[in-house]
Amino acid sequence: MKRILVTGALGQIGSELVPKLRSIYGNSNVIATDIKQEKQYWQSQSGPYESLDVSNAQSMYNLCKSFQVDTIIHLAALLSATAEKNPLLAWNLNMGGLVNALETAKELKCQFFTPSSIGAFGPLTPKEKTPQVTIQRPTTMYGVSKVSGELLCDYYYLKFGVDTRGVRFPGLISYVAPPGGGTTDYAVEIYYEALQRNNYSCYIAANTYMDMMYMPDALNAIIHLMEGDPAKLIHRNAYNVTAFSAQPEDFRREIQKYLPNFKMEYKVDPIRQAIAESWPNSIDPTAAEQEWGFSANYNLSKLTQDMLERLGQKFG
Ligand code: AKB
Repeated sequence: MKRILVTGALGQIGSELVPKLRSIYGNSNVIATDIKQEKQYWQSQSGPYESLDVSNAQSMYNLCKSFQVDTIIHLAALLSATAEKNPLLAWNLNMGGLVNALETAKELKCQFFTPSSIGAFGPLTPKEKTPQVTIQRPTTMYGVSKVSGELLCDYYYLKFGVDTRGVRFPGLISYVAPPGGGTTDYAVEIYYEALQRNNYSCYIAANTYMDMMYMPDALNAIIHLMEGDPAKLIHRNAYNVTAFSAQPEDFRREIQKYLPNFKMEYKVDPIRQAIAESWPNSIDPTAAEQEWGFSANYNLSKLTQDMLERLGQKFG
């Protein structure tokens, strides 16, 4: 049975990944950590929670050792738009946290997962069906930290034999915890606003395509990759994964099938628009499909139906 430590557990992915991992590996075998002091909330979720600042290498090591962890899932990071506002903080947190987590994994011989992103690509990358191995010259600090992270994970595997694995996530859409500070966040906000106000002001231009994925598919991707046969993992760090490519207008049309009076206007934010334009329109997940059986269950229409239903229940 695995003993897993998750950093950034209160974020968009962690909030759903921790309960899912606990349902598979047992409550006491999954230690949720985050910089926030929210022990009470997490204890009510019947599993261990510890506050952890990932920039503190010694605390991370001590926690992993005392819980006899054999797997680290490192999620703590700043997202693209926030990182652009404070690039030095983003570099220090994203890279400092990652290297501390990798060092701990090396010392304690842990399996290791951390997500990369479509943000690891840049304007020189082929825009359509972006291949697994291609030009990566991102122009954002988030992207710079993600490419560096991919390389660092490769290095720890090749040099020290750490079993590092990772995916390049597209925009992730979920109804449990909101994302914070990403470029693709519009694809989550739009559902909340549609249900609460019947109106959404979108900061990304109408015809800008980016890859997206529903959270259940993202969680399955992490679990399948971590359970995957190591002998088959050629591109072990940072597999392209995606469910569909969409523009804001596609979301509007899908939502209007359920809420015909829903209105959408555009107030483009130049910073986030520039980030979006530097990313691919669509990426090619063939390597993930072939090497560990990646597949996504939710397309835009299935996702929209589920999001509106779940959020509708939440808002009563
Ligand atoms: C962001 O928009 O920053 C993230 C991502 C695609 O990595 N959702």
